[in-house]
Amino acid sequence: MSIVLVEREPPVGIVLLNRPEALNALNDELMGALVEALAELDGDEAIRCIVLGGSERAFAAGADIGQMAEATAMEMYEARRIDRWDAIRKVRTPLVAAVSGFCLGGGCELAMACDLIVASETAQFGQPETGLGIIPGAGGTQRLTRAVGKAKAMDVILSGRFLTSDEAERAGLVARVVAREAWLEEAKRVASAIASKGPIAQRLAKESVNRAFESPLETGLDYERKLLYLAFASEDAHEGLTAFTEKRKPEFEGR
Ligand code: DAK
Repeated sequence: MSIVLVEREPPVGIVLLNRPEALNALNDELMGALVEALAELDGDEAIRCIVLGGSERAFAAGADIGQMAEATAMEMYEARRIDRWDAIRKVRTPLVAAVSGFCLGGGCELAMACDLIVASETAQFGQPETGLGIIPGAGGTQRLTRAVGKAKAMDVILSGRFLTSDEAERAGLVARVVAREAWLEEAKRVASAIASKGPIAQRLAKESVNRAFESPLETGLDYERKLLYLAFASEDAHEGLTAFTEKRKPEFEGR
């Protein structure tokens, strides 16, 4: 059985982590296969939104602790593991994390690297790394703090406590909480809605929202305006605007 399951239901692509015996702990093999699957779907014109999920019991319980326990700092550095996380960050197609069960450490960082999180009422979010004597290493201290603010981020990271999906939603980490059995179907439904809009506009919008975390307001507004002009230059913009005036559904070609 493959360590990553890929399903194509154009315009939606689905990638499921499949290492259930270790609660989808992110070892090198799993991360490699994940990055490869995402790159392939990202390059596929027929795919306009990607759902990334795990299983009902666990989205992912973190980086593989056994693998880390054996590695030296220099081996970790040489292995360029962070490159894989950068590759995920650079996926241009909107990414919806479908989270059920444990979403911890690197698993929580992976969900946060997606564009939005749809979570089952069973989901538990945490960054328990300090309990292992390390700290989050794939964006946990940065993305969690930006998502939920300093007070909650400090609480989660320093105390190691898990957030329920309701608390995570209230805090701004999770976009939608759904019933236990609906975690994947709801995420696919959200992805279909995303995939029905102009694909170039979606990618530019994603880029622009992400820019909000990295720049002062003035710079961000300027960036947004430039991306809007770029969107205007697309055939999709012409189609979308004309379709509205002609009272018909737009047919976006991604051009
Ligand atoms: N790694 C390896 N195996 C894991 C694992 C993990 N993170 N989490 C669970 N497993 C394995 C367990 O060892 C167990 O295997 P067997 O004993 O059956 O062989 C199996 O999954 C089922 O787990 P449990 O028996 O423990 O199940 P429970 O329901 O009792 O408990 C749990 C579930 C999620 C509360 C517990 O398994 C747990 O505490 N897991 C560890 C959670 C954790 O501390 N996660 C943070 C890991 S540190 C980096 C980027 C990122 C990172 C590091 C570097 N670079 C870019 C360099 C990230 C670091 C982390 O995520």
